Amino acid sequence: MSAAPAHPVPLDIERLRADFPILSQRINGQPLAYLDNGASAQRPLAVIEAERNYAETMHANVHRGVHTLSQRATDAFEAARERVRRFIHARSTREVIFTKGTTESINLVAHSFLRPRVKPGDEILITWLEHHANIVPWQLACEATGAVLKVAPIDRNGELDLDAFRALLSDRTRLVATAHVSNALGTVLPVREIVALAHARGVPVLLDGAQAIPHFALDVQALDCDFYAFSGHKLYGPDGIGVLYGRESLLESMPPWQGGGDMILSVSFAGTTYNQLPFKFEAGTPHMSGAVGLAAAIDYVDAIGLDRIAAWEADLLQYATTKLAQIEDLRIIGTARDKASLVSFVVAGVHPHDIGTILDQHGIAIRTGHHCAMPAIEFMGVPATARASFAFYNTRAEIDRLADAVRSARDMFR
Ligand code: C6P
Repeated sequence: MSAAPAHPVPLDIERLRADFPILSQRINGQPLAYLDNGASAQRPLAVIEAERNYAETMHANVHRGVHTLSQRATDAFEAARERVRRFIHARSTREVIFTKGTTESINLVAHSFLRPRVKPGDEILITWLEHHANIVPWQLACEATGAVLKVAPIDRNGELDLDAFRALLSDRTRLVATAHVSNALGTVLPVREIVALAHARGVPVLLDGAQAIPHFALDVQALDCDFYAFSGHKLYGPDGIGVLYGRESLLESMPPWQGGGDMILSVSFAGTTYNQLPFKFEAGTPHMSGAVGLAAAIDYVDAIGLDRIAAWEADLLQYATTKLAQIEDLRIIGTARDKASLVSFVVAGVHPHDIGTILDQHGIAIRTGHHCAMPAIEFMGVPATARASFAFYNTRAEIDRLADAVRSARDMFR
């Protein structure tokens, strides 16, 4: 294997990689090349230690106790909320709801925002490249209410047909819900245009930011979206914690979606009054250590700088695209002009699952299958793809190993 050319973006990658203990492992006798970051990114020591410190020094239930530990836990939990607010530039912590992740955030909007507002024949507009988490909650809402799900088409490159999207916006559209970045194809959607077109017709917009949040700086005010959903585990943070950003005026107008402790001000059998934002949407004991870990992940990412991360990853994407395109019989699935840091591909004559299994023998972790985006993958005319998704801790040398291992997989099946 020839040495990869030096990366043009100045990141001290060896020092950064040392922050991620899991990356120094050998898998099947080979150094791990973790290229499955789109499914879940790895955690730096700073996150692991923040969660551990929480457990060792401050764990108790939040918002409930007068004792010192409960106050410490509450302070840490609410400080984490404020950290998220600053990271995404929300106006207020009342707009930051902690959830289990992107999936739960979208379901919350489907239940609390959409269902009470729609009548039979009203429409929800999504796109063809959505993750199932941004399809099925709307299908369930449609089944329950008689609303209709409209789907804006994509083209063969995996780009949204913006004219068709515009044409599908109608007087009956009650919500637009689209990905910010496609997890299956890597397409970065034109979210500013989407928001502008929808708002011009008075339609609110939810953005599924699961695949965007680790790659670009987010300013929900500049973007002017109404809801933004993301997961901690794709942002180098813990699993089981995520965020729903919601515009305060909309959140205020929405009923709670789950009942229980913490989301109430008073309960009697005559009636219950609900707590203020954001607690109205956080029934039950939340994932407190997860929130603390997420705040540590945000600190970590901010210390590197999302601009530098984006530049590093843009180079990785370009390098991987060039390297993989040189492989005979390999076809890249998803060739949008604006892509985030992942490459989906197929190799003629080799099932993606076989590619994934062979790569694993080389110590390389990728994802294979339909990536929970079956309509998008089927539209591209393939049953499944192999997907390499990059984080800032990946290197050109790992991409060289990926390309070499894909070549050997192809050769095995020739
Ligand atoms: N995509 C992937 O390998 P959760 O599971 O709630 O953290 O995220 C769901 C989700 C929603 N939208 C998009 C665009 C996503 O990519 C994901 C998660 C992973 O692509 C696991 S299926």
